[in-house]
Amino acid sequence: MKHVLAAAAVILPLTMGSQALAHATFAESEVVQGQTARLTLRVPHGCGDEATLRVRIQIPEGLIAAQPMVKAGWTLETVTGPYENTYELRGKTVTEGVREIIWSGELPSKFYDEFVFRARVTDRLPAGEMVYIPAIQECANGAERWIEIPAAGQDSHDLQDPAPGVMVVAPDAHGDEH
Ligand SMILES: [Cu+2]
Repeated sequence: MKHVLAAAAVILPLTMGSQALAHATFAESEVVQGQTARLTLRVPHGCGDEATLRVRIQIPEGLIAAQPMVKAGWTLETVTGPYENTYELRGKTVTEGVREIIWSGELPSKFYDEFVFRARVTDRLPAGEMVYIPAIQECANGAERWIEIPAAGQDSHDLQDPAPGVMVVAPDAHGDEH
């Protein structure tokens, strides 16, 4: 009996961790304020056994000048819309930009793929806090909507469909542009 409990104590966290990893998440864990971030959405499964036919990423306020990476075999669309705030980018005032990115194609559920975009991280996003970037997988007869944002103090692992997120960090001392 003791061995079973010991085994359970080991397996449980592993399955919980791998369960979280089995959702749509970003390969990157952090982005730097004032710099351009490259973000890689990892898609490890479809809607149940159904293939993913469309991947949508919704760009939250504070991430500007979002630019998707083209993907062989997939068509790419962007939806431009206004920002809630006005931003300065390379000496220009910016009031709107890409607010949604849509890749259309086919990813069988048993295969894995990545969807990449880059965006400028503005100071509107506080350092030391997560930024959540909702992502939706559309399939022939359903969807996986990774859009739930944890309340303050809530663990995203407790959510059914957690929005993928990354931590915002302050630029390092010498403020290099990467
Ligand atoms: Cu999953």
